[in-house]
Amino acid sequence: MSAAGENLRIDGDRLWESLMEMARIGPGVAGGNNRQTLTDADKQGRELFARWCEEAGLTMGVDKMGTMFMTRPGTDPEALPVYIGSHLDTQPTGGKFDGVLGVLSGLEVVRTLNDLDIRTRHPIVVTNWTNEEGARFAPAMLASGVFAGAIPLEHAYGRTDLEGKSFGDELERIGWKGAEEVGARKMHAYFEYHIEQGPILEAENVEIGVVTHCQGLWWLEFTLTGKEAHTGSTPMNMRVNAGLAMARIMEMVQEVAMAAQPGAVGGVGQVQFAPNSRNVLPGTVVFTVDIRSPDQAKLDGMRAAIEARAAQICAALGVGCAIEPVGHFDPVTFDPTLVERVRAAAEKLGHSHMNLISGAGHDACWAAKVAPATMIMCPCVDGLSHNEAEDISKEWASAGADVLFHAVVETAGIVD
Ligand code: HGY
Ligand code: MN
Ligand code: MN
Repeated sequence: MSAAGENLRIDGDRLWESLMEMARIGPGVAGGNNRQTLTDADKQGRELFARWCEEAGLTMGVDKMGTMFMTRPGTDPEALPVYIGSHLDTQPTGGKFDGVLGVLSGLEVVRTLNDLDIRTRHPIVVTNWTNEEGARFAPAMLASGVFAGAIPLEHAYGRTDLEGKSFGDELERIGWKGAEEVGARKMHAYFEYHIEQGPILEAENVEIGVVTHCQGLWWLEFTLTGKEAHTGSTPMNMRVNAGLAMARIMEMVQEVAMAAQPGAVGGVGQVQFAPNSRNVLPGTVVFTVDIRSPDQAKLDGMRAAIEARAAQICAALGVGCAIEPVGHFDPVTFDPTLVERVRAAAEKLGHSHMNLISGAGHDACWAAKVAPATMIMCPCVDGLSHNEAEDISKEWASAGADVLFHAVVETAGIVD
């Protein structure tokens, strides 16, 4: 078997055109995307991706979580496939590249192999994981978590969105509940190419992130119970104010994360007040605290501190406090052999590169539990993501896809 010549490149124009065409499905209101998981827009995006894959000669498999596996055969029927994956679902105010770049770059790797009539020993499988974002149904990386055996299938099916719709029902509704057992597939290796979603690569003027680790996370769902009462006529000393408790807890989360610097983050992205009426003190406040660190002790220490101090805050206000972990994975170390292969590919292609710890979570974090896995990252403008203004250059997109191509081909083995 031979190595791919350093002159081999993917077709950057074709990749960019595919990204822009996918971006027209589930448009946002400010130039980004709202293609949330299991919505009609997600269904349309899946259909477009499936059509492109069929045109590229791939065969489709779908598992019971709706994850799409698109296979290009290898020459050795006994060889386990090399997987290239990410996600097509977006945040409600998401960008055009988060997740999509990785899935469509995987397709571009296949398209390029087809153009060059290159056969590989190992099959190659391009993967679209269901519900990576966790925006509509918590937690994030839900399908890959079930695939890795960390989340029971029935628990995933039972997750509900803010309208009370369940994951299982919505998956059925859009017609993408497959037959494959989740996790039955075995991987030779897994690669994920993703925008950095942080400021480091752009600030350092570096094209390629060689991702060695990913920080771990906890999503802690707080349910605070106060007493519904009139905001005008209820004296201050008679209030059981769950809203005030939430505010104090959010301030405390900020303090805990700042005290754990460097290498720690904490915050809240979603809050629900009930009855959510301007002149009724909330009876119930539900919100999710998102804390992360690449350091296991820091991550667990932040969780313990937050839970202990939240209990004190609520006791002082007479507010009930229930905390449920709804998402978690420990810090991840990616496979050193694959990490080195990514670094070697960047070197071979003459791209600047640096080691990176991923701040955001990815399906690769769960894939790493069941197979050798690693990631490649490209810069994004101002490090901005989970914002419709998310942006990358075509050159950045192509450079990372070229590194992906060479690392994957090196792993799958070219057959002369
Ligand atoms: O939450 C995350 O890190 C990912 O964007 N779902
Ligand atoms: Mn993503
Ligand atoms: Mn995301």
